[in-house]
Amino acid sequence: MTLNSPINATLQKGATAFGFWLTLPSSALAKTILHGSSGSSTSFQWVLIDAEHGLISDNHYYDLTNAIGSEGASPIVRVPSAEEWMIKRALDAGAHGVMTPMCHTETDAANIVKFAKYPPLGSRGYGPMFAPHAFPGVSGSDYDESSQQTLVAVQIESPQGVENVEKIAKVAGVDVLFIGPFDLSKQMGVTRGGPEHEAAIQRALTAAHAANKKAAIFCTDGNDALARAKQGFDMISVNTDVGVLRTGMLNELNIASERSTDTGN
Ligand code: 3PY
Ligand code: MG
Repeated sequence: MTLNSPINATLQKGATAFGFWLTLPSSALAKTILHGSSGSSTSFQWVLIDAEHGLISDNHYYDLTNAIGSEGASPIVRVPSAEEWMIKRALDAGAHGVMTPMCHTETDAANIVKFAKYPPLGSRGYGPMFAPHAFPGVSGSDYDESSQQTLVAVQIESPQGVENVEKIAKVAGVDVLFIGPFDLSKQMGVTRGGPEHEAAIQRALTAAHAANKKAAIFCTDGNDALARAKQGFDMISVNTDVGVLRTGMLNELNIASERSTDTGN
């Protein structure tokens, strides 16, 4: 049976899937953002639950995946590292997909797929008592079958990852190449947004599409996200919870105190 998660459904029909980054362990915050856009013509299809950076750890996964799933978006967990037990715990808590940092080689990618799939495709251990709760309308037995289709996203964010990106893209079971622009620039030792950085990003985009896979990227605001959508990225993080809260609150303070947001006076 087909896993009709919001992220899979959006990507399968060829639409751009917009999401945002959650760094705070607050299901109320995630629901507030998602509920605010429900019913409007634009809404988020996914939320990245960031357990690599930020304040989220694995005891928060279950509440967050359920809150996000109940609002019609897909919770994707970025695990701290591409380890089997971390991927298993994220999926068992109801993630509609997992993302792993720093995928450098096709061997890394093949292992990530293996950890995310039950036999015969992989080695995921069996114990999904709580996982179906984050998939509205999906029963336990439906989950057993369809969870082989939970999304696997690997991050391309190192020179080695870029060097091997064509081979990584071809690994069966890798659904998405997700570019981490900040680490990519730091690991390459180049300026973010400079020509070498941009060339690496475009190489990953081309490699993903040549292998019939999806390309994704982290953006810093709506304009950045729009530009990446126009370039053909399929899955785009528009902003982060803390980024928007900080900017929004400071803007309001600047208005209240008659200060210009541009000058920072
Ligand atoms: C990066 O930019 O390095 C990411 O992983 C996304 O924030
Ligand atoms: Mg990164």
